[in-house]
Amino acid sequence: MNNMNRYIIVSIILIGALALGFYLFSSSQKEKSNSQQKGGHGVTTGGHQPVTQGQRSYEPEITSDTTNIKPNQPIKFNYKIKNDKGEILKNYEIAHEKIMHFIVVRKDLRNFQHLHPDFNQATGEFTVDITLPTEGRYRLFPDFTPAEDNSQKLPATVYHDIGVGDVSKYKSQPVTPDTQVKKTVDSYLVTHNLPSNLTKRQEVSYSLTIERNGEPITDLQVYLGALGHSVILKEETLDFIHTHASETGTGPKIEFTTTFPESGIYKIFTQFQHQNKVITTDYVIRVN
Ligand SMILES: [Cu+2]
Repeated sequence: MNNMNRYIIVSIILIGALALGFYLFSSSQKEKSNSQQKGGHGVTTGGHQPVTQGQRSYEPEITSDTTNIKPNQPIKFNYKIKNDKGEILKNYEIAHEKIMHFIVVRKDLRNFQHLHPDFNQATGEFTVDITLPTEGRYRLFPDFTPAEDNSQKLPATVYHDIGVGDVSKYKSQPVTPDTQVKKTVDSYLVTHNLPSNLTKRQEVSYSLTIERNGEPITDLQVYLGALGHSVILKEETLDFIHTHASETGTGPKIEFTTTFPESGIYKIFTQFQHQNKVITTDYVIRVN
């Protein structure tokens, strides 16, 4: 091969590599902007994406007006769940004593609420009273288990974003990992026991220990079929994990096992019940 030919071949390879590189770069950018749209960024009163579970995918159909929600003003939020055939889902499995769990959170992971909507079996419509305490962008997560086309009885979680008050004034607060494992919640002292080094895609066991006035609490109650419920949300993307205490008992320890799919910052909201009152604690972690 003479030098000229060699030069031409090298040039072709270089141009090819550059073109491929550019193509990969631009498609990754495209993907990014798509997923951002899907994530509902920059959307004031809307934004959701279908979620696939079992053989079907689902999305919420909002049937109440969400355009003018004021902070601290109770509203009725109505929705139905629609599948990818365009049908309204009317048959649900009972999961943890309810057919529908409904999680509300401001998008910077403040103001967590766990509610249970009313259901109209005839129309498939859910109704839930919500009060959003402060201005800002919120995400609402209907969490349910379809009773159709779902032989494995897998849960599905969809979401819908809404704006409350003047969202242009809303500044999201940073989500910072907790450094103190002990937190006082209502009159309880909750110790969050987690491994000091958390790695993505590895099973993690963590637990909470509940005390009051220096005494361990040993008469915790079962709340919705479990000693504890954790809803875990990832900062920014708001990826959703719902996990339950691995064993029943009466305290003072509540144990969980979960897996964090990606590295990043997560906030764990855990609920438990004592003396007929539901207590919510939270803990922010970094996963490597
Ligand atoms: Cu629930």
